Amino acid sequence: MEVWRDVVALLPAAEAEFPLVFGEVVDPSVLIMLEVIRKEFYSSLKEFCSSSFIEKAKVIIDYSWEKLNTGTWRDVDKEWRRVYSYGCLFKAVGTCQGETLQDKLQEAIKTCDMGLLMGASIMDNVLQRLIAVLKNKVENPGTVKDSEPPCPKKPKQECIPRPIIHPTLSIPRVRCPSMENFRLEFLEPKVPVILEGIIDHWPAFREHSWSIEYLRAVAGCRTVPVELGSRYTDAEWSQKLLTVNEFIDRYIIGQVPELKEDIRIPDYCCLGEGDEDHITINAWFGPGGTISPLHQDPEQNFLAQVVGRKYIRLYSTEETENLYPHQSELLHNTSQVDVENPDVVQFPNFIKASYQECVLEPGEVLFIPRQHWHYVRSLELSFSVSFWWS
Ligand SMILES: O=C(O)CCC(=O)C(=O)O
Repeated sequence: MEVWRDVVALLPAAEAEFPLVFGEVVDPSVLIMLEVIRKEFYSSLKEFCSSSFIEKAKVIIDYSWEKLNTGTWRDVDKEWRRVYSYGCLFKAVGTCQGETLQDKLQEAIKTCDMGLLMGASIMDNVLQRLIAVLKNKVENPGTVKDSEPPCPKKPKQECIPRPIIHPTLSIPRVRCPSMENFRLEFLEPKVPVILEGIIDHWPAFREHSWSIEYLRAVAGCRTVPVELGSRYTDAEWSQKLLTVNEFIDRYIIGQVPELKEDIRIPDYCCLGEGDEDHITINAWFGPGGTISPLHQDPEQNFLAQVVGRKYIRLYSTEETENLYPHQSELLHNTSQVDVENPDVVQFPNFIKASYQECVLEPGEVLFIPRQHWHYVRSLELSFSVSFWWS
């Protein structure tokens, strides 16, 4: 009852205040169905038939899911992602009705996470707010309830020897440059640099240092996309949706605001054109030996190292021809070359490409200028946060 009351309190008090406005791309029948579900919710708040309500929400989820999975992701209309989020919202709300057993709470959180991952923000980020309410009701969020056994794969070598960085190739380090210095010496001339001392104040280093136990406690029950495989260019590489607990148990992190509270957007991002809302923050969490193949991204990047160390190589855009990007549209930003073990017969010009390298240590931030090619290998269990900004 208490859960239900808190869930209802998150939603507008009256049907007329509950927004359901979509662009023309959304079929009128879908809007009618959503309006029916909304009506059902407000007309029977007390005697609510959750099973029929959930079934209707599932129809919305299934229908919009088809739209999300047709064609390429960038062509999916955002309105369908909003419809999907509404489906998830209604399904999660319906799941919280009646006696809310722990299993139902977990299921509702998973439904919200799916809406956050695949949908688009609705109603002032209501899915995130709903998760915050539900998570407080989950008993022992850090304990694991996992039906699948641990991954039988041999654990990756945990402490890989530190690579030798040639002094002539090493990326320079600078301690807290002024905004103007950073702009003139690095940002404008597109010069990579490792920034020291700029994230020492993050709670992730002070109040609660990020560890497996901490992750379990704040995010154990959250569903996140996990990349399975050493590198995304391998044929056997795949992505799977798992809870953080499942991931930690079987194989050893974005949408977990508790972790976001432990980090800060670097001040230097204000030198960009977009505002804070346009900064994309990604968390990279994985075992030693995880590789991000050589690739380039369309935005400026601050890669902040929180836990563990990473070996990183950078190539400027002038070297693109020597890096043999994949021909396919999907992977044209990724090199075909295995950087640390190149096939010099197939890719003879690769060794001509000049590069810079470093071992990024916890507390350091690497500035990767827009479109600079980067290759990353974690040397041990590692947690980094990247800030993509323009
Ligand atoms: O840390 C990694 O493995 C990859 C980081 C990356 O590619 C990025 O921040 O763009």
